[in-house]
Amino acid sequence: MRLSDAKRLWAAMLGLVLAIAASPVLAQGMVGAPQSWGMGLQESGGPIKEAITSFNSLVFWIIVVITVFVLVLLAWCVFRYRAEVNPTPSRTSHNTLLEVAWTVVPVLILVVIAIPSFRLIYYQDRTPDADITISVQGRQWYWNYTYPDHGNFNFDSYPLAEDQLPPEQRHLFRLAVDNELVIPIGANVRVITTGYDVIHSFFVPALGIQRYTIPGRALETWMRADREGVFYGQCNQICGTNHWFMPIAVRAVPPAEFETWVAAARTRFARADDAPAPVQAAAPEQTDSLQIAEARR
Ligand SMILES: [Cu+2]
Repeated sequence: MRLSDAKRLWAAMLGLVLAIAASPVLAQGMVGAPQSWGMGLQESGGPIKEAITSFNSLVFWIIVVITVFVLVLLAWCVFRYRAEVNPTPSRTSHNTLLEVAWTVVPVLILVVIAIPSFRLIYYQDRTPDADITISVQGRQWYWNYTYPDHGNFNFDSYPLAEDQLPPEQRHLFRLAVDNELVIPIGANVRVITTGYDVIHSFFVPALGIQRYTIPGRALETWMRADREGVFYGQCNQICGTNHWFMPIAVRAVPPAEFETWVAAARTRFARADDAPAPVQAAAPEQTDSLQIAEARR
C-alpha cells in the first residue's frame, strides 16, 4: 500500500468515527434495549445491574467448573473402566469418605452462592437514602407515573406506533413510549409501585429493577442510572390481552436538565390531586389510540 493510500484510509476511518460520534442516537447516551443476537445480560446503566451482572458471572463460572468436572469424570470412568480392560467389575457399594465429600462439597458451593445472593436481594430491595421518589402504577394497559416530590404531577405513558418512530429507531417499536419516565443521573430513585386493576410488573433490565404492581398494595424498590441514556423495559407479568402494550422507557438526564423537564412537566401534566382518579369506565376516551385499535382487531 502506498503512503497516500494509507493516509486516505486513515482519513476515511476518522471520518467514520466522527460521523458515528455525532449521530443522534449516540448523542442521547446509552440505549438500554435488547439487541439482535444479544448474548448474556443487557449492558448495565447503574449500580444494581452491575451487582446483578457480577453475581451472574460468579454463578456462571461455578456452573462451568461443575459441568467440566462432571464431564471429565464421566469420560474418564467410561474410558478407564470399560468392559474390555476391566472384565471383573468392582463390587464396592460404600465409601464413607466419598459419601461425606459429595454431600458436604455441594453444601459448601450452595453457601458460597447464597451469601452474595442474599446480599444482592437486600441491596435491590430498597435504598436507605433516596434522593427522589416516584410512584409507578400499572394499569390495563398503560403506565401511570407520579412525581410526589416535584409537585405531585402525574401522567400516562403509552407506546408509540411503528410509523411514529424514525426509520433508524424502528427496532424500538413496542419499547418506545410517548411520555418517558425521566430521572436525574446519579440520583437514588425510590420507586413505589401500585396496581390499578390487576397485577402488572415494572421491569427495566438495564437498571436491574423489577417489582410487581399489585392492586391494594404499595411495594417499594429503587433504581439509579449512572449513565445518561434511555433504558427500556416492559411489563413482565401477563396482565391481559394488551399486555404487550406496556413498554417502559426511563430516560436518565443530567440533574439541571431534569429540573428543566420537571418545570415543563408541571405545567404540561395536570396535578394528580387536582383531578379525581380516573374511573375505569372513563378509560376508553382516547378512541384514536393504538390501544383501542389493537383491542378492536
Ligand atoms: Cu403485563
